[in-house]
This record gives sequence, structure tokens and C-alpha cells, in this order.
Amino acid sequence: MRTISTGWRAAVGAATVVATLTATTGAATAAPASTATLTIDTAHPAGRLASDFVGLSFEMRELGIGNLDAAKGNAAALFKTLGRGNVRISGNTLDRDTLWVPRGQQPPNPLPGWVNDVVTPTDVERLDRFLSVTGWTTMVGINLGRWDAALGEDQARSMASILGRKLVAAQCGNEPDQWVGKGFRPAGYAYADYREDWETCAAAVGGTRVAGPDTAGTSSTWAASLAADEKDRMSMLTVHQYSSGPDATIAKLLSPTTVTDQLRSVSKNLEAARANGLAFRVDEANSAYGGGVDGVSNTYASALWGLDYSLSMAQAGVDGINVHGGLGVCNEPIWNGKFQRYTPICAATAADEQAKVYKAMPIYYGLWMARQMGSGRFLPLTLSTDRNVTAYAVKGDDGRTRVAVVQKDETTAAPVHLDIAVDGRARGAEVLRLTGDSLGTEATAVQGATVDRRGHLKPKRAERLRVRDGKLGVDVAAGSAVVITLDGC
Ligand code: BDP
Repeated sequence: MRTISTGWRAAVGAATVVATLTATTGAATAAPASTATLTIDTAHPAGRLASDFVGLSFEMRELGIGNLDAAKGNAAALFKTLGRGNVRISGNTLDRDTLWVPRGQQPPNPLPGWVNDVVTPTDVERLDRFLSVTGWTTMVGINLGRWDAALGEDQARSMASILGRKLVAAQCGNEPDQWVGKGFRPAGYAYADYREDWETCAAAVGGTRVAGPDTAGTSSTWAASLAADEKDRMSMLTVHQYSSGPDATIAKLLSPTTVTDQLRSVSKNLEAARANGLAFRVDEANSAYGGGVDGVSNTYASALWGLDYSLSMAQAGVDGINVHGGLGVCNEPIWNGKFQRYTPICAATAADEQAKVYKAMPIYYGLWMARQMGSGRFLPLTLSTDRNVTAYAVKGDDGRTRVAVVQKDETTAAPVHLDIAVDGRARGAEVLRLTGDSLGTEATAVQGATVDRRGHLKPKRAERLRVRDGKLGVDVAAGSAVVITLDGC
């Protein structure tokens, strides 16, 4: 039996409403019976769950090749189905392959050998329309790895004038802590050198809407140093985090320690942001770097991880996460032979890629479930369990309490029965279920429904639960998640 306390003053027992969650394994299995208890401290609402917490991240090349177009296909609908969010555009292709070409200028002929894609103000205008239609905001990278002052300044000016307030931040370069290995900077390139580069780019951007450092890892001190040194010019501190590398497995992804390890790993960055009054996003995140791992990043397991990861980060005080992906054909290499198996949306066929019609991959459903927690403030809770279960509670801005429970065992394991004790006011609750055939396959659904070709998700009617004798009882299948919305409290 482990007891997990989360949230501000989590250990404090005082509560106006106490929810007790009892989990028992089914008698039909060999697993020993277990009881889990969840206590929700409604008297001490803690950190915020922001309405734009869920974000997506794409490569700069997607702009250059005409993607994220509200006039074509279903991308805008897929974004809207997730609610409002933040889309970040940068990645390896920013510094490595993408050339900015100002309005009225022709791309050089021939193009420099390193250029694979050209991005122009017309591409930013298309992005602007996409954001208007979806209600999302954006962060967009400026090539600092291969810095050209005239182009950098022109891009910054164009983005500010075209995107206006939809541009939360310009991002100066991608993963500068890896530039030596990529040949962008000489050996020995360190934070002090980066700071000079960043300042040059930030001066071109002007104002205070600049983010950084977008480090590949969370362990360097670059983020903390940049926050302390440059807070006056910054709107956001940003780092990247992948759960694993090419050695990712489902067991590792869903292990009870993974999410807590990931939290620990961003904690110094988060503290630095807070200490310097900056917002903090993990603006590039996913299950495994190197394009993800087949059989892990593109399976139902990633949906459970995505839900658990995003809520745990939000509860810890992270302002948002941007899950990385790409708009190529699912499970096929993109132009440079690399895969993007972790992508939340991708085209089922080459014809769909042309038509910009995408399907939702499992992790998309995990993010959708996280969004069903709404916006509000996390409630501290104490969970005692000997199963692989996590739980989160949010007091919504609409006054309703929502509880997410993520059961991360294989789907063949025994179900969990939850008994939630509620106070006198709640007469019932609604339940949405995230389910999949098995952790290692792709099939994922919410309330039996999947995202259609138009990009819409219409879950079947939420299940109603009634409070009986002050308790709400719900069976949760192993390898599934629920979002429970309590009536009127
Ligand atoms: C990050 C890059 C992104 C890659 C990703 C990966 O910013 O462009 O696609 O790694 O390795 O470091 O999958």
C-alpha cells in the first residue's frame, strides 16, 4: 500500500468534503484484494489548471509546406475539439533547415545547401487565420542556430504585426544546448555564449514577448540562468522533456515512478520561473525522443501516459505542455527518414496527407481527457493504493468538482471498484471513460466514440452515477481512465 499526497498542504486532513475512494480487485483474479482511499481536501484549493494548459508542438517545416491551414482538411476541427490551447512551432527543422524569406523577396537561387524549407509572411498569415478559427495562441521560432540579423529582424517584425496578441512568444532557436553536436557552434559553447546569442535575437524581437531557452533537457542550469538574467525581456521560460529515448517501453512509460521522476526533473526549472515571475511551459514534450518508439508512442499506453503526465505537470504548477508531433503519414518516415510515431495527429494515407485530413492517435485522446477537467484550481488529495493508480481533483471555475483517475495496469488485470464518499449536497455525478483494447495496440475511445473524419469527437452520453448512502460507486476497468464530474459541488 502506498500513500501519495499531492498538492499544496496535501497532508492537511481538514476538509469540508471528504471523498473516499475504495478500490478492490475482483475476486475472479489471483490478484490480492486491495483498497485505495482518496481524500480530497476541498478547503484548500491550490494551483491553477489553466484553460490553455494543453498545447501541441510542430516543426517549423509544417509552416513552410503549407500545413495548419484552416481552409483545408480537418486540422482546425481537431484543434477545436481539444478546446483552446497553445501551438508551438519550432523543433529541429527551425535552425537546421528553414530559411525565412521576407515579403517581396525571392528565395536565393540556388538555395543554400542546408535549406529544405522556406517560410514567408504568407505562411504566418495562414497560421494567423488558423489561430483565429481555432481560438488557439502560438509560439514560433526564429532561426538562431544559423542567425542572420536582417532575416531575424524581418521575421520578428512580420510575426508581431501579423499575429498580434496571438503570438505569446517568439522563440530564439531550438535546443541550443545541442548546437555543438549539430555543428552550429564550436566546442565549448556554454551558457554565457548562448546568452549573448539569445540577447541578439531578443533585441531583434524587441519588447518582452520572447521565450527560451528551449533546452533539449531539463537538467542543465541554462533555464534557471536565463530566467534570472533576462526575465525583463521574457514572457515565458521553456524547456523540453521526453519521457525516454529509443529504449522506451510501455512498462517504463506507465511505471508509477515515471511521472514523479518527470516532475522531479523539471522542478528546478519551475522554481526558477516562479522565482523570477515567469510563466513556464514544457513546450516540447512526448513519450520518447528520436521520433518516438513503435509499439509504445503510438499505442493506447501513450493515451494513459499523456493524461497522467499533463495533469501531474499542471498540478505541480507548470503553466502548460506542448506535445510534439508532425502532420505526415502515420507510422511512416517523414521526408528525412525520421519517424514521428508519437504524434497526436497524422494522416492515415498519402492521399489524406495531401488533403490535410488527419486522424487522432491515442495520445490525442489522453489530452482530450485532460481538457475535460476544465479550468480551475487543483484540490490537494491523499491517495492510498497498492495498484498503479493516480488521481487528480480540480475545483472548476464553473464551481463543479472534477476527479480524474488513471488506472495504468494492463487491461487484462482486475477492475477497480471506486467508492467515493461525498458530502450531502452531491446527488450524483457524470463519468467519461477513456478505454483501449490493450496497452500495446492503437484502438482508443472515449465513452465508446472515436474522432471522426471531420475532426469531431461525440462521446456517447456520459454515464450517470447516483450517490447512495453518501457514496458514489464506480467500477474502473484496469488500463482505463475516468473523469468524474460531481453534480453541483
Ligand atoms: C527534439 C527536437 C524535435 C525532434 C525530437 C525527437 O526539437 O525536432 O523531432 O527531438 O527527437 O529534440 O523526436
